Amino acid sequence: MRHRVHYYLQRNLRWSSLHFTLIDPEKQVPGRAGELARAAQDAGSHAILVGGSTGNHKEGLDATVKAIKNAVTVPVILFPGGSHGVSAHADAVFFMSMLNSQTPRYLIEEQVQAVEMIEAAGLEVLPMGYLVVEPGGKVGEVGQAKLFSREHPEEAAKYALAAQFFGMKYVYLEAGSGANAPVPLPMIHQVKQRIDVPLIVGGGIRDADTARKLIEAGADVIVTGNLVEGSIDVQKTIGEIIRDSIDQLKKKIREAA
Ligand code: 1GP
Repeated sequence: MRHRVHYYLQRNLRWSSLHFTLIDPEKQVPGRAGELARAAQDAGSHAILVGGSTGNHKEGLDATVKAIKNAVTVPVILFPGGSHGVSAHADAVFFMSMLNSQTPRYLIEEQVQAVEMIEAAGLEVLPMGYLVVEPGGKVGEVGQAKLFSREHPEEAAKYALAAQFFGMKYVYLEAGSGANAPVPLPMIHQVKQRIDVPLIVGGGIRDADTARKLIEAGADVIVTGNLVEGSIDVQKTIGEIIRDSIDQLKKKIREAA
C-alpha cells in the first residue's frame, strides 16, 4: 500500500521536527539497504530517502527500493540525482530543481526526461527547491552549482522564497554529502524566516548536538546519509539524534504549549 506522503509529512510536522534517512543505492546490496532502512525506522526515522548523485543500474535501484519498501512501513521517497533515479516501487518522488545550478540540465532537463516515468508509475510528486551551499560536495560538482557562500545567508534566503513563489512545497538546503561542516545556523535561520514551506537540511550532520542546533535554528527536517552507511549500530547513531534532539525539542514545545 502506498502512503499519502505529503499529507503524512504535513501532519507530523505540525507537532514535531522530522528525521529522514538517506540511502544511496550504489553503496550496498539491496538486502543490506533494507536492513539499514529497517534499523533507521526502528530508531525513529520518519522516512527513507533513496538517491545518489551518480547514475545507477536501473535494476539495482529497483531492487533496492523494493527491498526497502518490504522492510519498512514509513514512506520511501525518491531523492533523484537525475532522471536515472526514478523507480516505480517508491511511494513518492521529490521532484526537485537545483535552483542554483548553472546548467539547464539540473534545473529542468533531467526532470522533463523523468515525467512520463513518474506519471506511468503513479508516484506521488513532492515539488522541491534544492539549494546547494558551500562546500557542496559531489552533488554541487555534478550539478554545476554556483554554491551559496556560507557568508551570505541572504542569497540563499531569496532563492528559497523564489522556490516558494514557484509553488514548490519543500525547500532543501544541502551542504553536500560528507560535508566537513553542515549548513551554517544563520543561513538556516534566515531561510526559515522567509518561507512558510518546510525546510529540509542535510549534509555533514553526524551527531545529536549538531542536529539539535540546526533544528533550533529553524530546520524542520534533518537528513543524514553517511551516518547510516558508516555505522555498525544504526539504531544507536540515529536513535541518539532522534532522542537527544528531536524528542527533546518536542518535549520542550509540548511543555511551552
Ligand atoms: C546528502 O544531505 C544529504 O544529500 C546527507 O548528507 O551523507 O553527509 O549525511 P550526509
